[in-house]
Amino acid sequence: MLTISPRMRWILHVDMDAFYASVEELDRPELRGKPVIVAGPEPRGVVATASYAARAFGVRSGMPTAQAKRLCPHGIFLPPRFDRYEELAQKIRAILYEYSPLVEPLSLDEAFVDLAGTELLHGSPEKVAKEIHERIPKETGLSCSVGLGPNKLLAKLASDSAKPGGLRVVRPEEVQSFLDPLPVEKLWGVGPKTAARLWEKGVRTVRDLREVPLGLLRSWFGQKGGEALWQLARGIDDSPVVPVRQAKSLSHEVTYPEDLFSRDQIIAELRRLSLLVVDRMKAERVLAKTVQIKVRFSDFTTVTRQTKLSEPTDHPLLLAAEAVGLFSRVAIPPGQGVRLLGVGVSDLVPATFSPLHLFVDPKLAEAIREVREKFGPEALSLWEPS
Ligand code: DCP
Ligand code: MG
Repeated sequence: MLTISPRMRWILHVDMDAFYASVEELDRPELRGKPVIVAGPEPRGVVATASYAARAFGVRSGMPTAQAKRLCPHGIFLPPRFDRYEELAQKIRAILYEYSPLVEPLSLDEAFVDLAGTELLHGSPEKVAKEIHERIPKETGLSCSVGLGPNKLLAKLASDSAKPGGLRVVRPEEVQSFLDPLPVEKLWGVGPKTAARLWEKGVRTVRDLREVPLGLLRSWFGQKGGEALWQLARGIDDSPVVPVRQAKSLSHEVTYPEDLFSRDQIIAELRRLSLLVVDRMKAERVLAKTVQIKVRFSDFTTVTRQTKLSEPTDHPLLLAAEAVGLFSRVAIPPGQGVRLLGVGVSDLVPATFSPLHLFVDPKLAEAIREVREKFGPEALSLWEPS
Protein backbone atom coordinates (compact mmCIF):
# COMPACT_ATOMS: atom_id res chain seq x y z
CA MET A 1 0.00 0.00 0.00
CA LEU A 2 1.19 3.48 -0.79
CA THR A 3 1.18 5.89 2.10
CA ILE A 4 2.02 9.53 2.04
CA SER A 5 4.06 10.75 4.97
CA PRO A 6 5.79 14.05 5.59
CA ARG A 7 9.16 13.95 3.88
CA MET A 8 11.70 12.67 6.33
CA ARG A 9 15.27 13.48 5.44
CA TRP A 10 18.30 11.40 6.28
CA ILE A 11 21.67 13.03 5.80
CA LEU A 12 24.96 11.27 6.25
CA HIS A 13 28.24 13.00 7.04
CA VAL A 14 31.65 11.39 6.66
CA ASP A 15 34.85 12.89 8.07
CA MET A 16 38.17 11.08 7.85
CA ASP A 17 40.24 10.81 11.02
CA ALA A 18 43.52 12.77 11.12
CA PHE A 19 43.35 12.54 7.34
CA TYR A 20 46.79 13.60 6.05
CA ALA A 21 48.58 11.85 8.90
CA SER A 22 46.56 8.65 8.39
CA VAL A 23 47.50 8.63 4.71
CA GLU A 24 51.19 8.89 5.65
CA GLU A 25 50.77 5.97 8.06
CA LEU A 26 48.98 3.97 5.38
CA ASP A 27 51.83 4.42 2.91
CA ARG A 28 54.56 3.87 5.52
CA PRO A 29 53.29 1.22 7.95
CA GLU A 30 56.37 1.63 10.16
CA LEU A 31 54.91 5.01 11.20
CA ARG A 32 51.64 3.57 12.52
CA GLY A 33 50.74 4.64 16.03
CA LYS A 34 53.66 7.11 16.12
CA PRO A 35 53.26 10.88 16.58
CA VAL A 36 53.05 11.79 12.88
CA ILE A 37 52.74 15.49 12.11
CA VAL A 38 52.11 16.76 8.58
CA ALA A 39 53.36 20.33 8.51
CA GLY A 40 54.97 23.09 6.48
CA PRO A 41 58.66 23.80 7.12
CA GLU A 42 59.93 26.21 9.76
CA PRO A 43 60.17 29.10 10.34
CA ARG A 44 56.82 30.05 8.84
CA GLY A 45 55.11 26.68 8.33
CA VAL A 46 52.14 25.46 10.33
CA VAL A 47 50.75 22.05 11.21
CA ALA A 48 48.17 20.76 8.72
CA THR A 49 47.25 17.81 10.87
CA ALA A 50 48.62 15.59 13.61
CA SER A 51 47.95 11.91 14.27
CA TYR A 52 46.04 11.14 17.46
CA ALA A 53 49.34 9.98 19.03
CA ALA A 54 50.77 13.45 18.36
CA ARG A 55 47.60 15.18 19.61
CA ALA A 56 48.31 13.59 23.00
CA PHE A 57 51.27 16.01 23.21
CA GLY A 58 48.99 18.98 22.53
CA VAL A 59 49.84 19.34 18.84
CA ARG A 60 46.95 20.81 16.82
CA SER A 61 46.13 21.86 13.24
CA GLY A 62 47.08 25.44 12.50
CA MET A 63 49.84 25.58 15.15
CA PRO A 64 53.27 26.88 14.03
CA THR A 65 55.59 23.97 13.22
CA ALA A 66 58.21 25.39 15.60
CA GLN A 67 55.75 25.21 18.49
CA ALA A 68 54.76 21.65 17.57
CA LYS A 69 58.45 20.69 17.66
CA ARG A 70 58.78 22.05 21.16
CA LEU A 71 55.68 20.16 22.33
CA CYS A 72 56.61 16.94 20.58
CA PRO A 73 60.37 16.83 19.93
CA HIS A 74 60.28 13.16 18.89
CA GLY A 75 57.42 13.73 16.46
CA ILE A 76 57.81 12.60 12.87
CA PHE A 77 57.42 15.76 10.81
CA LEU A 78 56.45 15.24 7.18
CA PRO A 79 55.66 17.67 4.34
CA PRO A 80 52.17 17.34 2.82
CA ARG A 81 51.66 15.28 -0.36
CA PHE A 82 48.46 16.77 -1.73
CA ASP A 83 48.29 14.64 -4.88
CA ARG A 84 48.19 11.48 -2.82
CA TYR A 85 45.51 12.90 -0.49
CA GLU A 86 43.44 13.92 -3.51
CA GLU A 87 43.77 10.42 -4.97
CA LEU A 88 42.39 8.84 -1.79
CA ALA A 89 39.69 11.49 -1.46
CA GLN A 90 38.44 10.49 -4.91
CA LYS A 91 38.31 6.86 -3.88
CA ILE A 92 36.24 7.78 -0.82
CA ARG A 93 33.89 9.93 -2.88
CA ALA A 94 33.43 7.11 -5.39
CA ILE A 95 32.14 4.89 -2.58
CA LEU A 96 29.68 7.61 -1.52
CA TYR A 97 28.40 8.09 -5.09
CA GLU A 98 27.41 4.41 -5.16
CA TYR A 99 24.68 5.25 -2.66
CA SER A 100 23.43 8.63 -3.85
CA PRO A 101 24.14 11.21 -6.55
CA LEU A 102 23.65 13.91 -3.92
CA VAL A 103 27.16 14.08 -2.49
CA GLU A 104 28.49 17.43 -1.28
CA PRO A 105 32.22 17.39 -0.58
CA LEU A 106 33.18 20.06 1.98
CA SER A 107 36.90 19.47 1.77
CA LEU A 108 39.18 16.63 0.75
CA ASP A 109 38.24 14.51 3.74
CA GLU A 110 34.66 15.45 4.45
CA ALA A 111 31.30 15.13 2.67
CA PHE A 112 27.53 15.13 3.11
CA VAL A 113 25.33 12.55 1.39
CA ASP A 114 21.56 12.93 1.06
CA LEU A 115 20.06 9.46 1.46
CA ALA A 116 16.49 10.46 0.55
CA GLY A 117 15.00 7.97 -1.85
CA THR A 118 17.86 5.47 -1.66
CA GLU A 119 15.93 3.07 0.55
CA LEU A 120 14.51 0.84 -2.16
CA LEU A 121 17.90 0.27 -3.72
CA HIS A 122 20.16 0.11 -0.69
CA GLY A 123 18.06 -0.51 2.39
CA SER A 124 17.46 1.73 5.38
CA PRO A 125 19.65 4.79 5.96
CA GLU A 126 21.02 3.16 9.12
CA LYS A 127 22.08 0.12 7.15
CA VAL A 128 23.71 2.34 4.52
CA ALA A 129 25.57 4.29 7.22
CA LYS A 130 26.91 1.05 8.71
CA GLU A 131 27.94 -0.18 5.29
CA ILE A 132 29.79 3.04 4.40
CA HIS A 133 31.44 3.09 7.80
CA GLU A 134 32.79 -0.42 7.17
CA ARG A 135 33.63 -0.07 3.50
CA ILE A 136 35.78 3.08 3.66
CA PRO A 137 38.40 1.54 6.01
CA LYS A 138 38.25 -1.79 4.20
CA GLU A 139 38.69 -0.32 0.74
CA THR A 140 41.06 2.56 1.49
CA GLY A 141 42.88 1.46 4.64
CA LEU A 142 41.84 4.70 6.37
CA SER A 143 39.74 5.27 9.47
CA CYS A 144 36.62 7.45 9.20
CA SER A 145 33.86 8.80 11.41
CA VAL A 146 30.28 8.73 10.20
CA GLY A 147 27.22 10.62 11.42
CA LEU A 148 23.61 10.11 10.37
CA GLY A 149 20.84 12.55 11.23
CA PRO A 150 17.68 14.25 9.97
CA ASN A 151 19.65 17.20 8.53
CA LYS A 152 23.16 18.48 7.79
CA LEU A 153 23.59 20.22 11.12
CA LEU A 154 22.89 17.03 13.06
CA ALA A 155 24.77 14.72 10.70
CA LYS A 156 27.92 16.80 11.12
CA LEU A 157 27.60 17.04 14.88
CA ALA A 158 26.95 13.30 15.00
CA SER A 159 30.13 12.36 13.11
CA ASP A 160 32.07 14.81 15.26
CA SER A 161 30.81 13.10 18.40
CA ALA A 162 31.81 9.71 16.97
CA LYS A 163 35.47 10.70 16.46
CA PRO A 164 37.72 8.86 15.99
CA GLY A 165 36.49 5.87 14.10
CA GLY A 166 32.88 5.72 15.25
CA LEU A 167 29.38 5.78 13.82
CA ARG A 168 26.64 7.84 15.48
CA VAL A 169 22.99 7.91 14.48
CA VAL A 170 20.80 10.72 15.83
CA ARG A 171 17.14 9.81 15.41
CA PRO A 172 14.54 12.59 15.30
CA GLU A 173 13.33 11.85 18.84
CA GLU A 174 16.90 12.10 20.18
CA VAL A 175 17.72 15.46 18.62
CA GLN A 176 17.17 17.61 21.67
CA SER A 177 18.88 15.35 24.21
CA PHE A 178 21.84 15.01 21.83
CA LEU A 179 22.17 18.76 21.27
CA ASP A 180 21.49 20.12 24.74
CA PRO A 181 24.83 19.40 26.45
CA LEU A 182 26.94 20.64 23.52
CA PRO A 183 28.75 23.98 23.84
CA VAL A 184 27.13 26.65 21.61
CA GLU A 185 30.26 27.10 19.51
CA LYS A 186 29.82 23.56 18.17
CA LEU A 187 26.75 24.69 16.21
CA TRP A 188 27.59 25.35 12.60
CA GLY A 189 26.90 29.02 11.93
CA VAL A 190 28.00 30.12 15.40
CA GLY A 191 31.42 31.57 14.63
CA PRO A 192 33.91 32.81 17.20
CA LYS A 193 32.38 36.31 17.36
CA THR A 194 28.84 35.08 17.92
CA ALA A 195 30.07 32.56 20.48
CA ALA A 196 31.91 35.28 22.41
CA ARG A 197 28.77 37.41 22.53
CA LEU A 198 26.70 34.46 23.74
CA TRP A 199 29.22 33.69 26.49
CA GLU A 200 28.99 37.31 27.62
CA LYS A 201 25.27 36.75 28.09
CA GLY A 202 25.93 33.58 30.09
CA VAL A 203 24.84 31.27 27.25
CA ARG A 204 27.32 28.37 27.09
CA THR A 205 25.44 25.24 26.05
CA VAL A 206 22.75 24.55 23.49
CA ARG A 207 20.36 24.01 26.40
CA ASP A 208 21.13 27.56 27.63
CA LEU A 209 20.53 28.87 24.12
CA ARG A 210 17.22 27.03 23.80
CA GLU A 211 15.99 28.71 26.95
CA VAL A 212 16.53 32.23 25.55
CA PRO A 213 13.21 33.53 24.14
CA LEU A 214 13.11 34.36 20.45
CA GLY A 215 12.39 38.03 21.14
CA LEU A 216 15.53 38.37 23.21
CA LEU A 217 17.66 36.59 20.61
CA ARG A 218 16.32 39.00 17.99
CA SER A 219 17.21 41.98 20.15
CA TRP A 220 20.75 40.67 20.63
CA PHE A 221 21.50 39.53 17.08
CA GLY A 222 18.91 41.19 14.82
CA GLN A 223 15.88 39.61 13.21
CA LYS A 224 17.70 37.20 10.93
CA GLY A 225 20.57 36.32 13.25
CA GLY A 226 18.22 35.78 16.20
CA GLU A 227 15.94 33.49 14.25
CA ALA A 228 18.85 31.50 12.89
CA LEU A 229 20.14 30.87 16.41
CA TRP A 230 16.66 29.96 17.64
CA GLN A 231 16.45 27.29 14.94
CA LEU A 232 19.97 25.96 15.47
CA ALA A 233 19.24 25.45 19.19
CA ARG A 234 16.31 23.25 18.17
CA GLY A 235 18.26 21.29 15.60
CA ILE A 236 16.27 22.81 12.73
CA ASP A 237 18.20 23.04 9.47
CA ASP A 238 16.58 22.86 6.05
CA SER A 239 19.69 23.53 4.00
CA PRO A 240 19.94 21.12 1.09
CA VAL A 241 22.85 18.89 0.16
CA VAL A 242 24.22 20.60 -2.93
CA PRO A 243 26.40 18.49 -5.16
CA VAL A 244 29.18 20.87 -6.14
CA ARG A 245 32.16 20.64 -8.32
CA GLN A 246 34.48 22.65 -6.19
CA ALA A 247 37.00 25.14 -7.46
CA LYS A 248 40.05 25.35 -5.20
CA SER A 249 40.51 29.09 -5.50
CA LEU A 250 39.20 32.03 -7.49
CA SER A 251 41.08 35.15 -8.39
CA HIS A 252 41.14 38.12 -10.63
CA GLU A 253 44.27 39.97 -11.65
CA VAL A 254 45.14 42.81 -13.98
CA THR A 255 48.39 44.05 -15.49
CA TYR A 256 48.18 47.80 -16.04
CA PRO A 257 49.31 49.45 -19.28
CA GLU A 258 51.04 52.06 -17.09
CA ASP A 259 52.31 51.42 -13.59
CA LEU A 260 50.16 52.79 -10.77
CA PHE A 261 51.81 55.20 -8.36
CA SER A 262 48.87 56.64 -6.46
CA ARG A 263 47.90 54.81 -3.29
CA ASP A 264 44.25 55.84 -3.68
CA GLN A 265 44.17 54.43 -7.16
CA ILE A 266 45.68 51.15 -6.01
CA ILE A 267 43.13 50.86 -3.22
CA ALA A 268 40.26 51.62 -5.60
CA GLU A 269 41.56 48.90 -7.90
CA LEU A 270 41.78 46.37 -5.07
CA ARG A 271 38.14 47.09 -4.23
CA ARG A 272 37.09 46.71 -7.86
CA LEU A 273 38.95 43.41 -8.18
CA SER A 274 37.33 42.19 -4.97
CA LEU A 275 33.88 42.76 -6.46
CA LEU A 276 34.86 40.82 -9.57
CA VAL A 277 35.96 37.93 -7.37
CA VAL A 278 32.65 38.09 -5.48
CA ASP A 279 30.82 37.78 -8.82
CA ARG A 280 32.66 34.56 -9.49
CA MET A 281 32.02 33.29 -5.97
CA LYS A 282 28.27 33.85 -6.49
CA ALA A 283 28.42 32.00 -9.78
CA GLU A 284 30.23 29.08 -8.17
CA ARG A 285 28.06 29.27 -5.04
CA VAL A 286 31.00 29.28 -2.65
CA LEU A 287 32.14 31.19 0.41
CA ALA A 288 35.80 31.78 1.19
CA LYS A 289 37.83 31.56 4.35
CA THR A 290 41.09 32.96 2.98
CA VAL A 291 41.73 36.18 1.04
CA GLN A 292 44.95 36.96 -0.75
CA ILE A 293 46.40 39.76 -2.80
CA LYS A 294 49.24 39.85 -5.25
CA VAL A 295 51.27 42.96 -6.05
CA ARG A 296 53.91 43.14 -8.77
CA PHE A 297 56.18 46.16 -8.91
CA SER A 298 57.75 47.93 -11.89
CA ASP A 299 60.87 45.74 -11.58
CA PHE A 300 58.72 42.56 -11.62
CA THR A 301 59.36 41.66 -8.00
CA THR A 302 56.12 40.22 -6.71
CA VAL A 303 54.73 39.93 -3.23
CA THR A 304 51.64 38.17 -1.95
CA ARG A 305 49.86 38.57 1.35
CA GLN A 306 47.03 36.49 2.72
CA THR A 307 44.77 36.36 5.69
CA LYS A 308 42.40 33.85 7.20
CA LEU A 309 38.89 34.99 8.12
CA SER A 310 37.10 33.92 11.27
CA GLU A 311 34.06 32.80 9.25
CA PRO A 312 33.65 31.96 5.56
CA THR A 313 32.03 34.80 3.62
CA ASP A 314 31.14 36.16 0.19
CA HIS A 315 30.33 39.63 1.48
CA PRO A 316 31.80 42.21 -0.92
CA LEU A 317 32.49 44.81 1.77
CA LEU A 318 34.26 42.36 4.05
CA LEU A 319 36.37 40.93 1.25
CA ALA A 320 37.25 44.35 -0.14
CA ALA A 321 38.21 45.56 3.35
CA GLU A 322 40.43 42.51 3.83
CA ALA A 323 42.14 43.06 0.47
CA VAL A 324 42.80 46.71 1.31
CA GLY A 325 43.98 45.73 4.79
CA LEU A 326 46.44 43.27 3.28
CA PHE A 327 47.83 46.00 1.05
CA SER A 328 48.70 48.07 4.11
CA ARG A 329 51.17 45.29 4.95
CA VAL A 330 52.99 45.72 1.63
CA ALA A 331 55.94 48.08 1.54
CA ILE A 332 56.36 49.65 -1.89
CA PRO A 333 60.08 49.88 -2.68
CA PRO A 334 61.17 53.48 -3.29
CA GLY A 335 60.71 54.64 -6.84
CA GLN A 336 58.65 51.61 -7.85
CA GLY A 337 55.12 51.64 -9.21
CA VAL A 338 52.64 48.80 -9.32
CA ARG A 339 52.30 46.96 -12.63
CA LEU A 340 49.98 44.15 -11.57
CA LEU A 341 47.36 43.69 -8.87
CA GLY A 342 45.44 40.56 -8.02
CA VAL A 343 42.80 39.63 -5.48
CA GLY A 344 41.95 36.02 -4.80
CA VAL A 345 40.09 33.79 -2.40
CA SER A 346 40.73 30.20 -1.38
CA ASP A 347 39.71 27.73 1.31
CA LEU A 348 36.33 27.64 -0.40
CA VAL A 349 33.25 26.03 1.08
CA PRO A 350 29.85 25.56 -0.57
CA ALA A 351 27.52 28.51 0.09
CA THR A 352 24.76 26.31 1.49
CA PHE A 353 25.40 27.19 5.10
CA SER A 354 24.96 30.92 4.84
CA PRO A 355 27.04 32.76 7.42
CA LEU A 356 25.11 34.75 9.99
CA HIS A 357 26.97 37.99 9.22
CA LEU A 358 25.92 39.53 12.46
CA PHE A 359 28.33 42.41 12.15
CA VAL A 360 27.75 43.54 8.58
CA ASP A 361 24.48 44.13 6.85
CA PRO A 362 23.56 41.27 4.47
CA LYS A 363 21.02 43.58 2.76
CA LEU A 364 23.88 45.79 1.69
CA ALA A 365 25.61 42.83 0.04
CA GLU A 366 22.38 42.03 -1.75
CA ALA A 367 21.94 45.64 -2.88
CA ILE A 368 25.50 45.77 -4.22
CA ARG A 369 24.88 42.56 -6.13
CA GLU A 370 21.61 43.86 -7.62
CA VAL A 371 23.10 47.14 -8.82
CA ARG A 372 25.98 45.31 -10.47
CA GLU A 373 23.65 42.82 -12.10
CA LYS A 374 21.40 45.54 -13.49
CA PHE A 375 23.94 48.13 -14.53
CA GLY A 376 27.09 46.12 -15.12
CA PRO A 377 30.19 45.33 -13.11
CA GLU A 378 31.61 48.86 -13.37
CA ALA A 379 28.41 50.56 -12.19
CA LEU A 380 29.41 50.87 -8.60
CA SER A 381 32.59 51.35 -6.69
CA LEU A 382 33.31 51.00 -3.00
CA TRP A 383 34.75 53.86 -1.06
CA GLU A 384 35.15 54.83 2.52
CA PRO A 385 33.95 58.18 3.86
CA SER A 386 37.02 60.10 4.96
N1 DCP B 1 43.91 20.74 7.37
C1 DCP B 1 44.90 21.72 7.18
N2 DCP B 1 44.95 22.81 8.01
C2 DCP B 1 44.04 22.95 9.02
C3 DCP B 1 43.04 21.98 9.20
C4 DCP B 1 43.00 20.88 8.35
O1 DCP B 1 45.70 21.60 6.27
N3 DCP B 1 44.12 24.02 9.84
C5 DCP B 1 43.92 19.56 6.48
C6 DCP B 1 44.68 18.43 7.12
C7 DCP B 1 43.64 17.48 7.60
C8 DCP B 1 42.51 17.72 6.61
O2 DCP B 1 42.62 19.09 6.22
O3 DCP B 1 44.09 16.14 7.63
C9 DCP B 1 41.15 17.46 7.21
O4 DCP B 1 40.86 18.35 8.26
P1 DCP B 1 40.04 17.96 9.54
O5 DCP B 1 39.69 19.21 10.24
O6 DCP B 1 38.95 16.98 9.21
O7 DCP B 1 41.13 17.24 10.46
P2 DCP B 1 41.68 15.77 10.45
O8 DCP B 1 40.99 14.92 9.44
O9 DCP B 1 43.16 15.85 10.31
O10 DCP B 1 41.36 15.29 11.92
P3 DCP B 1 39.98 14.88 12.58
O11 DCP B 1 40.16 13.44 12.97
O12 DCP B 1 39.85 15.78 13.75
O13 DCP B 1 38.93 15.08 11.52
MG1 MG C 1 38.92 14.89 9.32
